[in-house]
Amino acid sequence: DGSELTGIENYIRSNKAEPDGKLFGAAKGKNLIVISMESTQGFVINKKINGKEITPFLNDFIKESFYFDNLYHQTGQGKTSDAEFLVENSLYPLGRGAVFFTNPQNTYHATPGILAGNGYYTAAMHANNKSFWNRDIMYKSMGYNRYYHLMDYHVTPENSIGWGLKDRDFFNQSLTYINQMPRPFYAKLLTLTNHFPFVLDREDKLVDEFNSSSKTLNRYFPTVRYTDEALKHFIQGLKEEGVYDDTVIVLYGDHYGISENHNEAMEQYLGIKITPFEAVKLQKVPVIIHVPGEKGKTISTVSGQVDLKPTILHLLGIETEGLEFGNDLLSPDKKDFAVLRSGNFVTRDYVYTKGTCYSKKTGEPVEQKACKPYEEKADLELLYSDKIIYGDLLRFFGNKGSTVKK
Ligand code: GP9
Ligand code: MN
Repeated sequence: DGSELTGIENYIRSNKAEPDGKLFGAAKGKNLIVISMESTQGFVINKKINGKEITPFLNDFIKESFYFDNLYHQTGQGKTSDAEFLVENSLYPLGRGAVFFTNPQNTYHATPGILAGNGYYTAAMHANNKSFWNRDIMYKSMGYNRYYHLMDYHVTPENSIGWGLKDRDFFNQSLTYINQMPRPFYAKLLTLTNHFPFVLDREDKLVDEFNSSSKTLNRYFPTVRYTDEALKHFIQGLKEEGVYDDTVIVLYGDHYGISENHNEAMEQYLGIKITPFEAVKLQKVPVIIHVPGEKGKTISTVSGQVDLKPTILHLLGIETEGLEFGNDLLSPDKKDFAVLRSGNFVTRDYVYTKGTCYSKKTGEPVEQKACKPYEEKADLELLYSDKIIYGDLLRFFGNKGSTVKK
């Protein structure tokens, strides 16, 4: 039965941050576009390669948006799909396997279902095979009205590279579909070009490769730059079509692109030694939320992908239901905390990794007991989230959530 839920609900309630009075509902009734930026890590923002910005568009867009520069990915083996799961459910993914494969038939109270229940048309858009990551099944459980997948896109050898359709073409074709959607709509778009092994046609390379022993890291810069350019054109397109001013736009990096196997080359690029402490800090991903009519602001509270669902719903003026592990990033009460799926965690003052507590100020190990209070919180959240997923506990929770029939 649902009795296990009571303890979890109590835990969540006692850790809730109240939404900001002015920003709650600041984007009521607006469309929502969420873009998952493949393998985009935070370290590329406002950085250069051979004198050229890697993300000139994002660097500008940040200035007129809420920008979260201290937000960590919390994905596990489910990679992109784990990020989707975190962002739309405010639950953690699993420690082993991908929840999209292990528990696709659960009851979820995901953002698409909640928005569908509030009169939104909800669509996921991604130019890959529909069953990749089991998305076709999972998207139904999460409340999507429509999944625009590979068969909905015009894909040719000329407009493809690496994993498939180039982002520039993906955005162009998606814009045509977006124009036809009923209003208000929620569209989630997943990019693909900046995926390992980071290959690009010569004419699409707008910055140099890096020069190190890691061909992977070397190639990463031009593909990040390519997607940045594709995003610029997409936003331009939204403006030309008159969609931009009526739409909240959320961009997030899904997970790391450069694994620890490339630390030596990363050290060369960053000019620092990558200790276990620095390796955790490299798990930051950029998150940008553009709200029409709101001024730009950089917010540096320690946070994670799990915090996006309450943030987005509150901006749209929709109350959260009470079983979200994340907190509203725009709340003045949001605490500095992010637990990664590995159990590593970050607080305002400390980073905990591989059994060692590090001071953020010095980057040096400190006594364990400094991290101790957060260690319990970190373990408890992951444990509770796992319980909800393995026990399909949202079956017993309220009667809101997804209104889309399976
Ligand atoms: C494929 C895309 C990339 O559809 O989601 O997958 P990833 O390997 O990053 O999870
Ligand atoms: Mn990915």
